[in-house]
Amino acid sequence: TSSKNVGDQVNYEITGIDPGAGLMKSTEKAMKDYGLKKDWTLKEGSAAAMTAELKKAYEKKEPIIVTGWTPHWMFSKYDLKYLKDPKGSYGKGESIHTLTKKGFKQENPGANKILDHFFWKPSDMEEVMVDVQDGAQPEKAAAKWVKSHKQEVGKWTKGAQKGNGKEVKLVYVAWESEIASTNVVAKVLEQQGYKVKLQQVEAGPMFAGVADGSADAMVAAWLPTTHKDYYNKYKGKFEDLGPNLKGTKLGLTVPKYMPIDSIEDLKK
Ligand code: PBE
Repeated sequence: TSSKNVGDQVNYEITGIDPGAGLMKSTEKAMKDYGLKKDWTLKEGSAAAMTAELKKAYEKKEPIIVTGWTPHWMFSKYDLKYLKDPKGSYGKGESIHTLTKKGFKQENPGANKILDHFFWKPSDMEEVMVDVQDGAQPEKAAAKWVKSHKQEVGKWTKGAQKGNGKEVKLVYVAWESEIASTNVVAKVLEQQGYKVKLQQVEAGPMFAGVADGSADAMVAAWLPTTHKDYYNKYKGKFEDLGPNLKGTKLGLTVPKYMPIDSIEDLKK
């Protein structure tokens, strides 16, 4: 394979995820920035399909280029590297923010307080993600994390009134990172007496739901770059409770056995 260039080896294809993901927009931008639009295609699918293809290729030591992000279990399961992005198409490290619908603080001050206090580290999120990847039900993995991190959870719930059956509707997208965070927050709210409804949607409807009030909250806004378009579209129609995690990363990701290091290497 070494006689062929990387593009030929992977059919000039980058394995993407769901079309609504900010990562797909950033990748389109990267393809433009690095002059790859003419030869390369970005394949749409889902986060789960992407990791399935990565697994298949990795096990055979075949070349593959995927759209990746951190926190993600794939970096602990496989030896991977981000391709360098000297033009900065993917932006810098980001934070993940919690958003609620307008008026949620008045309507449900206890749940709002817990959501406002919710903050954890990339390694925490990864712990839950790895468990899910290893076959645990997201709910179970979340419960396990909550049980073994009483101190952190205690900070989130401190001073918050109990739910007494009050309903909280959370929307999320089936990205592994967001499956983890949303289930953990749901578990904590449930333990405080709230009745939590989880609704899995696409990225656009997730933001729209919080903006039009059909959902109470989401913990999945990647800012300032990845979800900039959604954020600006609905600005003023939601409350931004600030970061629940700091230090994410996005970019083109390849197995370490591939002989390329930079997005620039994809240009033939
Ligand atoms: N992600 C995971 C999402 C945000 C969370 C990086 C795949 C996205 O690109 O929109």
